[in-house]
Amino acid sequence: MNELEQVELSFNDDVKRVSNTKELENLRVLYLGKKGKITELFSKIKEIAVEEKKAFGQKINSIKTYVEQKINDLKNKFEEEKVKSEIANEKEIDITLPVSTGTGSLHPRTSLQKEIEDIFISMGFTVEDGYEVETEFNNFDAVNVPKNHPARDMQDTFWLTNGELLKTHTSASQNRILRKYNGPLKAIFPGRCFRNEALDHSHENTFFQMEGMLVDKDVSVANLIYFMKKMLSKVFKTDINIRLRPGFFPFVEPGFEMDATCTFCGGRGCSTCKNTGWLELCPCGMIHPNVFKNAGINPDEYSGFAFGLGFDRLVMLKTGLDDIRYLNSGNIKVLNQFGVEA
Ligand code: FA5
Repeated sequence: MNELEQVELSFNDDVKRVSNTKELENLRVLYLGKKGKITELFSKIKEIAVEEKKAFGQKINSIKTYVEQKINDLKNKFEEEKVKSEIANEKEIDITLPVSTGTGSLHPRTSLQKEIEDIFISMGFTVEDGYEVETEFNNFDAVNVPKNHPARDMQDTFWLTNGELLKTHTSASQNRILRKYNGPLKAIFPGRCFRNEALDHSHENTFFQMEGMLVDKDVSVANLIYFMKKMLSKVFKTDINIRLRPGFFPFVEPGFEMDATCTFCGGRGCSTCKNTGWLELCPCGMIHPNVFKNAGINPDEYSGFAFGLGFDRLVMLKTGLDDIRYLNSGNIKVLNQFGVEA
């Protein structure tokens, strides 16, 4: 019994000197660990005379409970103190200070895309999705591009090792959309395109086009001119005139280059339009019979037009940006000037 009292006394002495969690853990091991003073007392029970065993056992248990309780209390005390000191050390937050209002904006490309989509939707068009990775068939064969066309070269197209490619134009979606509707349709399909280009102020390797198709019975070039004039006048909020020049694209017949009145000088002539009064806007034309046939549509029954707006160039016209490379640059200072708030 003497030994028990001594252990209790020494614990009471030791515990007074403990001032942090680490010391407390050492103390716990010293008394309650595998070879701790209290644990060892239990092994002594067998040496005790039978009549004293019960009292001895009860006393060890009560010392053990007492030690555990003390250690637990101290552990809680240290944790509480730690939290309090962390809070005290934290810098005060002044909730009355003005916070940054930099909420960002939509990319100028995205805001113009939304604007143009809304205009076409109001004219009864649907907005279709396209893929960025395409098959050679969809990108080239389906739209009547000959097998030996230079656009298929490694120099112009990013080919994937599995024989697929990064789509070089939004026309790659034509076949899928023609098959989807299998008849009359009015659709636009914006998308990211990729070409292995030498970069300059008007050429990117990653750029956007917005393509459109209208298919029905007896569609004519006049319909194409009407829709483009309407859309552009709405985008530029002024009456825009259009002219067509001959242009060759294997997927249209006849094919055109479409010019629009220069939006900077209103057609009078300026440096942007090189004094011509016209801006080259987009290639277009009447859908080639082979494109219809490749999609299982009878070209004698249906006709249609297609156009492929160089979307980044349109964004440049709208914003006055003189270098296409800004659009992919992630330069917030430049982009924030033109984007509409999200
Ligand atoms: C085409 O891509 C045709 N698929 C467009 C088309 C569709 C014609 C439907 C007829 C009917 P083109 O290669 O010219 O055509 O590209 C169309 C527009 O994309 C160009 O006028 C230009 O504005 C833009 N563009 C082409 N290459 C780049 C480039 N590297 N960087 C930025 N814009 C480009």
